Amino acid sequence: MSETFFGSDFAQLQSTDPEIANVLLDELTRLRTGIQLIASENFTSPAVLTALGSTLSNKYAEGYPGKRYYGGCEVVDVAETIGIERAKSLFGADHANLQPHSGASANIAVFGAFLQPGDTYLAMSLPHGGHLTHGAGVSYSGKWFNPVHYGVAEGTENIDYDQLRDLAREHKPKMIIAGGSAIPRLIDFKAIREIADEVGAIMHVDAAHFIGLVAGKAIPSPVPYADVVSFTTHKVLRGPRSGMIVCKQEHAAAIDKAVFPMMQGGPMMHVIAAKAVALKECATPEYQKYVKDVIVNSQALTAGLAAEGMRPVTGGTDTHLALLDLQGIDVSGKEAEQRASDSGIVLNKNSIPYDPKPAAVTSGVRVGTPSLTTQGMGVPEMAKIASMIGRAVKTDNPSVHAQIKAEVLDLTAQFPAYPRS
Ligand code: DSN
Repeated sequence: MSETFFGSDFAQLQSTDPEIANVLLDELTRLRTGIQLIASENFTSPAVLTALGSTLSNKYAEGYPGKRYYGGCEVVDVAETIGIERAKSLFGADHANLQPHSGASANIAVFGAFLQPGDTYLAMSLPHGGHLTHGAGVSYSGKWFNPVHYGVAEGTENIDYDQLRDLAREHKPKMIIAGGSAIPRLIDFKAIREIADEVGAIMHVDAAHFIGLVAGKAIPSPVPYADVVSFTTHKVLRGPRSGMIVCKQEHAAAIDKAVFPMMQGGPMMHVIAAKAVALKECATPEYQKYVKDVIVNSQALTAGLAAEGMRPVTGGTDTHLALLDLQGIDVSGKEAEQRASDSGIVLNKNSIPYDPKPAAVTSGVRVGTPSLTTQGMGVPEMAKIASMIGRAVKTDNPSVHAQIKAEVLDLTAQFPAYPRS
């Protein structure tokens, strides 16, 4: 099968390695024929993909621009320097490090810069919307350090800032982490800065989920408040799968040393170039409009799902994602994920705060609109998708799922991901 999207070099791959060429085709087909609602995913641009598939992948470049441990870095230095300047300008940051391989790697570097093994820090609990690298027992962050977790208040389901302050006063943490993977509402960075100042803690914002909304100027930025902000680059930001850190000037040397040589070796220069491309795309008016549309779509989808009996945790969303409590329709997150998948709709089960079910089952699902919005879908399509999800998750009847799958194919044909050229 020929595929124009991948360009002329694809024929070479098909001849050299047809098995892997077919995987690339199958994944493209999967993206084009399904509804992608994973809140942490997006469809990165052909320009970003081109940088990722470039010969910059070949270069070893330990160190930083102008200070490398290998010769021949003068060309890749240009890409990294451009990327650093774009990140500083886009986020209004003193300093940027583009070398973390992922969000988890970026977070390891933040721990390395500010904490010693055994040190105490505060972070949002995973079952309340936090992240694995914020102190889960199975992660380095829980095994080698001493996390104390804050959560959301039972009534509002929003971050309990009183509890956060009380825990900070009691435990005197060295660092307070804000952010997580299932927080539908805005975070009060000013309040957390005040608490951090009161107890002398470093303020670290893990902005992985919402940094794209910040880049598009749709929500307030943590950068003026936080000592350090880490994030992934492939969610709403729509860059390559990778990580990044921005910080205050006073922490620049500590962060750079913690990324390399403390936590990583050679940087991936092709990915750094792709991050630079994404940062340029993020600085455009088109991206700002895209980001606003992401939020409008997320709110429309959430309202539609609420009408289907799926209760939005916190009552709604201010961001690209929503968390839905399925207890009212007597369906588990695991069942909903499978039934949606059988209908061509990809979403993930997710614990909700105070979830009575275990993490492998859950009472909730998480949905997000970065990918659908990149495809050009808007509010009318969100209403259709909410109805499809509602019908899909409430039954295990295969013929209903087949009917919805046909509707998904119709919709994705109108709004194709990665249109054929
Ligand atoms: N796996 C990411 C997410 O889905 O939110 C976080 O690491």
